[in-house]
Amino acid sequence: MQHPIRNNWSIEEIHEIYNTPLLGLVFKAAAVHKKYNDTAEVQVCTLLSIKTGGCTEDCAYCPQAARYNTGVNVHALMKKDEVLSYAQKAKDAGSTRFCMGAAWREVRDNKDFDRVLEMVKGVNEMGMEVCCTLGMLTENQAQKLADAGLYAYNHNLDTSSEYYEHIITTRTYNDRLQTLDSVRKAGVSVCCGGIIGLGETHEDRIKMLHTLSTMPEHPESVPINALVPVAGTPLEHNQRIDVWDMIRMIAAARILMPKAMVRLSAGRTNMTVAEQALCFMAGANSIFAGDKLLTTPNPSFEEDDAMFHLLGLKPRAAFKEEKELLEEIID
Ligand code: SAM
Ligand code: DTB
Ligand code: SF4
Repeated sequence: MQHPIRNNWSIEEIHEIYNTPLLGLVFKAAAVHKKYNDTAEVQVCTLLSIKTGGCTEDCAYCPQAARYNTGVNVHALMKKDEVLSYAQKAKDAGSTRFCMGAAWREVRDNKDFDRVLEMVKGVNEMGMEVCCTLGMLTENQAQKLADAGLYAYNHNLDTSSEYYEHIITTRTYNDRLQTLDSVRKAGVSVCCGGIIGLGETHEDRIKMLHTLSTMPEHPESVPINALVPVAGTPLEHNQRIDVWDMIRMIAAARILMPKAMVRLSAGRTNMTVAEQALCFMAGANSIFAGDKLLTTPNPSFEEDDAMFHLLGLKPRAAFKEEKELLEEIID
């Protein structure tokens, strides 16, 4: 079989794929995409920051780190009902996945966590796939989230293990891998990707792709973020990434992890519809929707709706809906 799913990519092979002349790379990625996925479908995932700012970590890109003066309005954990009403709005706008983000270094076993578990339950009962990104987790916490109905957990590697310490010093790459392991063990779907534009080399990007694509199971979803440089963070003056780098990264991720949902994540406000169309051709099949990501702007539901119409794309049904339908047919 051509383009089998593989977990044993060598760094040399990834080098070769990543460095393929751009249009050749896009053609190859598009072929892999067509073989494994419905190329007209794009997963629409809505993000909500349920606890904003005041984070103790020093991630150099992040406007929510307490130590940088970024003007982000610090907000304690939202109330459950407020979150559920946002989720309902997202569902009405066609979202099938709702992702709640908290500016925490790690989850603690306290009342706030109990409240997040209630939110997960509530969104799950509304029929949406629930995703969380809350920082580091223990196995026990991952299991509690799974029991509450969590579908996926987002925890990014961000860059290569070598470059990591230039970006974050308050935790290690290994901490990240351990949380990902706990998430897998709890049977929760893994959402894990990175950021380009941190000042990393092409080699770092290739190494990150290697780590992701040689996991025993590929992440079910792989967000590719372009750095949104925020004033007050150490990376505020970083040059904006070249859109071709985004396309190259998406295409390589698609070839290496054929079935994963490759998500065109942060950075879309700086991209034209034509540029985003190239990303979809190169295998992106998921976006974050809603006019705000966590703290920075994102295209509005209306703009995305118009883009979907123009490009002939449709929002994909929730995986959990598909699973339930299949179970009904089998019964
Ligand atoms: N605190 C949790 C954590 O770090 O895992 C969850 C929230 S954190 C904001 C989620 C992800 O957002 C980060 O891992 C990073 O990949 C992405 N992110 C944060 N700031 C960003 C920025 N300025 N540009 C692009 N991506 C960013
Ligand atoms: C991911 O990979 N990107 C999203 C989500 N996972 C949580 C976050 C992007 C954040 C961009 C900066 C901000 O809006 O604060
Ligand atoms: Fe905190 Fe997450 Fe931002 Fe790092 S990326 S500072 S852990 S909110």
